[in-house]
Amino acid sequence: MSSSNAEAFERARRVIPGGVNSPVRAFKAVGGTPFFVAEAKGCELVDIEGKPYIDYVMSWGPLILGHAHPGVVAAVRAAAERGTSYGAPTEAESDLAELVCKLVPSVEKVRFCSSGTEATMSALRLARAFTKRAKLVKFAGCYHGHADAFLISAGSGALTMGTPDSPGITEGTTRDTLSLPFNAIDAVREAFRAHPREIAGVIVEPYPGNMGLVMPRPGYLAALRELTREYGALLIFDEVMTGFRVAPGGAQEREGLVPDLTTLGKIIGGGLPVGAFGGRAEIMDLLSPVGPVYQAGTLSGNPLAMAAGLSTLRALQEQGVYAALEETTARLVDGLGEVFRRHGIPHSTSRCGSMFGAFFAAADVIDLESAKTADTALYARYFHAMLERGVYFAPSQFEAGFVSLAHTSDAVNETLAAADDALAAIARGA
Ligand code: KE4
Repeated sequence: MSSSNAEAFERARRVIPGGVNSPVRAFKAVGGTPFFVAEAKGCELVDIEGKPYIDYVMSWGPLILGHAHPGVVAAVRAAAERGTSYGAPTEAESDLAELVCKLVPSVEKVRFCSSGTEATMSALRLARAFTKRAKLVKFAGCYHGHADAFLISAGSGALTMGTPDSPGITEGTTRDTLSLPFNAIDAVREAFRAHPREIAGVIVEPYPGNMGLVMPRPGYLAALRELTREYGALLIFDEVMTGFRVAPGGAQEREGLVPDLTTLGKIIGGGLPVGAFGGRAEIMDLLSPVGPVYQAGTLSGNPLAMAAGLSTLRALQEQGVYAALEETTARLVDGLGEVFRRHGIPHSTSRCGSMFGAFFAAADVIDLESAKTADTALYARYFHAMLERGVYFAPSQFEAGFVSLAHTSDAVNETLAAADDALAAIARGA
């Protein structure tokens, strides 16, 4: 093992592009050298130099119970001793599928895969097959994984083609994706008027967590439901981040809305690779082997991942769990807001369940454009000052934070004290 994070990063970059297997981990948005993790337990990560951090990234959402939760570890260990993969059906898949159908209002049937990207990619194919239409509407600042159709930024309006976020995406793909501003229902109405019978689906993170946390305006999601129903397009709630996070039944439970398809991930795998997509049986039964829509995966429904997901979702059924998560998150976020105010820093904070966001922006953040007014240079200094004080927030202003059942009141107090000290040091120019 390398003797320092710098040495480990140098070594990794020789054999892995950027030294990481997912770009955000490289700290490019905040600068500096990423730490390499040696182990984690509860709300704490320890890097290979032995430095501990209170973790508010929590693997970007899956670890709502905390790191190395004893029940999850025991379930995975027991599953592994019976074999790690079969490529054949197991009852654990039915156990988890039945639990998902019970918890998520819109899901009558669900198919498991191995990532959120696979889930959204498959849901889009299903929507196109069900409606026999090609176009997709998504929203700038929402992230749905890295399948081509979703890596398209906003065009100048609903009538013009978007632009790819990445090379390697064809014009044909770009033509079929309309990227609109979030929280602007008129833009969606205009898109449907311009393409009344061409839009297969509208995909939305109901509570976007990939531009920082940006909450929908009252009535916005209901209006999306109405418009999609009026024009015969499917409403796809991408709940990979909000599923089982903001409520047992996700954002759709809080909103009292029923999307046509829902994508899930992160918590459903309890830290192991699981994605899922589900919805009305009449749509889901279009999937092979019942229907003609092909979708597959060697490790889909993997027994270890099912064991971790089941153990996690069952633990979340305990009485009072969501209230406890909400209470810890409120103390943290309200406390941070108080610290920012005390230091005269323009900011806005938001929280829902145990996910939260904080922008160093004076404006109200309602979409990607207003999110981009945030002071990212200050955020980078704050990020590193907190890291030095043993607190790990997302290495980008445009990400959400996550609290777990393992975040103790001491950890929150330590975090608030560190934030106060960090901002005082920044004010002194340290
Ligand atoms: P994955 O393919 O990364 O499992 O899921 C993609 C995805 C889909 N939908 C939503 C709402 C998501 O938040 C994600 C993934 N979220 C990012 C966090 N910004 C994962 C972190 C990363 O890319 O390394």
